[in-house]
Amino acid sequence: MERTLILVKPDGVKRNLVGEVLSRIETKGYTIVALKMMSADRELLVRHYAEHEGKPFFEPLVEFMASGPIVALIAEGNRVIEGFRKLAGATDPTVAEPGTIRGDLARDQGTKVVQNIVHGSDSVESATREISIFFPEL
Ligand code: D4T
Repeated sequence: MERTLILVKPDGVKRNLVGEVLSRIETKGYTIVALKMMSADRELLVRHYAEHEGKPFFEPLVEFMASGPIVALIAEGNRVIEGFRKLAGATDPTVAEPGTIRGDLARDQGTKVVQNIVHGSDSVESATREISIFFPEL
């Protein structure tokens, strides 16, 4: 059964949207198999976002992700990686389709980094890598 790493980012936690996000994952039919609230430190975030190192939004991204608690979870189900990315919507919340998490719950805040409520792994390889970063105990 496929697994994906999902994060509710600091903006989602601050805005009390954890329940809303979990509800959308569960209502869609995916199973949450691990879940924790945590603070991500710089070292963990640099590993997680290694592919973006050197890009102009990298430092603001790491700073934003370390700015408050996040919720990390593993969801399971057939094609959950693709399915959650559809649920999340486009990276840019301004153009994310209504009906998606980002389209319904986020907008452009004029910040250096896009604040878009959630992260979801984009491939089986990324999911395996990201799950081991956020859930090394599993
Ligand atoms: P994440 O990784 O958070 O699920 O988002 P996406 O998969 O949708 O987008 P991403 O990895 O390309 O970007 C990671 C993170 O950086 C922010 N970002 C991204 C940004 O502020 N400006 C940009 O131009 C891009 C591409 C948003 C998400």
